Amino acid sequence: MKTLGPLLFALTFALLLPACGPLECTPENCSNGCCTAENECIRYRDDTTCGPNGGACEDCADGNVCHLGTKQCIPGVMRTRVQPLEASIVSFEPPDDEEWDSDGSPPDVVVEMRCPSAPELSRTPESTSFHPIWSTGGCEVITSNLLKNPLELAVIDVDPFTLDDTIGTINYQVTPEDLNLGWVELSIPETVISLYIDLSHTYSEQ
Ligand SMILES: [Ca+2]
Ligand SMILES: [Ca+2]
Repeated sequence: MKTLGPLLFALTFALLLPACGPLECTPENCSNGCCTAENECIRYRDDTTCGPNGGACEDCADGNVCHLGTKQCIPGVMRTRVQPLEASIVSFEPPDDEEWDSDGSPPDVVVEMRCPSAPELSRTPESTSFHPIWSTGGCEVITSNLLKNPLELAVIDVDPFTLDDTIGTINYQVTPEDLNLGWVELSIPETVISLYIDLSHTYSEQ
């Protein structure tokens, strides 16, 4: 009788498992992710869940990072360049629907960013348009910092003779999904319809 308890427990467990256990994670049902030991399919890799499509996820060792291209742990440091590329600004300034500039010309748009652990504010050049574009003036930071603290962004209309108009501000916490996609699209209620930010990664030994 002594063994009946554990036996019953094992039997019950064996009967319950197929009913409530997780589905098995396989290369077939996880072709765009890696499988954890808990049979979870992880599509957006990070340093703690890194592995090839359809393969097993692994936790990268200290001093290693997950290369988001090859999806393998490699020794070294990962950095991400955060670069605003384009935006779409509403035609009139709320709440009174005034012109952004008194002569009716489009706003002269600059994006200022405080990036986690970056020593100074980054700032794009002016782009005079309701659909401004930029290719410089971003920041480059160690990627792990980007996942710990939010980006602080301000979209500004530069005005030469008066105080600049703040078009909008937003704090945004970058996610592993954003890093895997390589971009993020933000919006700021009432003024910035969209703000597209490129996230490109580099890997180096230190
Ligand atoms: Ca203005
Ligand atoms: Ca202006």
